[in-house]
Amino acid sequence: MSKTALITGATSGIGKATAELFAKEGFKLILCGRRQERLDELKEALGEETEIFTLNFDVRDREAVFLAIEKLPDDFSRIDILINNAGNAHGLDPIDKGNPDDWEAMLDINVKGLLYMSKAVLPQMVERMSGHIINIGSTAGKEVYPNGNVYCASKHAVDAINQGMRMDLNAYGIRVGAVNPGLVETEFSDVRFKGDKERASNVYKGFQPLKPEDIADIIHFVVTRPYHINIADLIVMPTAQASSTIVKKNL
Ligand code: NDP
Ligand code: 8X3
Repeated sequence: MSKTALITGATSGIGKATAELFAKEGFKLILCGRRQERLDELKEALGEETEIFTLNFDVRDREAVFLAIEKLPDDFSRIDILINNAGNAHGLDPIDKGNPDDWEAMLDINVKGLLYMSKAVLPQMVERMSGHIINIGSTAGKEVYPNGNVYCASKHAVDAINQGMRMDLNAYGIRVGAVNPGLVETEFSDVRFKGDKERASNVYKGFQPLKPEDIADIIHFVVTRPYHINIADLIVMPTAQASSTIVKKNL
């Protein structure tokens, strides 16, 4: 029986690349995001390879999250793998100049959204005593960088939640692990810089960043290990990157 994976943030970047790879590999997919036209395109594009169900909700909306999971059709109601990927950065400002709306968005999406999703999906995993949760953290969750303050705090929270979940769910045999990427060229910087495309593309100039497909490949590796193996915490950077602040240009 093919496994069912639920991917949040499937409409772009890492989540989309993961959906594409997982479809090719025959996973049944529940794909989530807020942009309906992109969900429709994904369903159309991947529907020939596997069974797809799409869900449109904002991970910040607690009721919508629980309702979406509760109302899944029977065919999709068993979730074997939850990929908590939806997330973003808003702004890159020193703390005294930061916008509290940006802070709230990052904490609500990256931290509270991930918690709501997990809480909504966990009861069935606990009951079955099996399941796999992959939390997409970041190198920003391991190391703070200048002006990254609240984004880094949100990803440090993901790191802590990943460790805590693993401890609390150990008794149920549920695998919990994080994949923590460095610089990946997606819509991430477009969102961070609020549509300033030039500023966004400058982030990835002069070196070879990771592609979303590179992370998808790693997530696929993580979920296809035999069940006694849990990749608990994985950091992946472009070769050009040594830390959040050290990136070798022209590599
Ligand atoms: P993208 O901006 O390309 O994708 C973000 C995805 O999250 C989109 O599908 C978006 O869909 C979804 N999303 C955003 N906000 C919400 C929301 N409120 N409710 C529901 N869905 C939402 O970025 P990435 O692919 O780069 O980011 C994916 C994850 O990877 C994030 O958690 C990010 O922090 C993390 N990451 C990214 C790195 C990078 O360098 N790119 C490095 C390390 C970690 P929609 O707008 O349709 O809702
Ligand atoms: C995304 C990577 O370095 O832009 O989490 O914060 S970084």
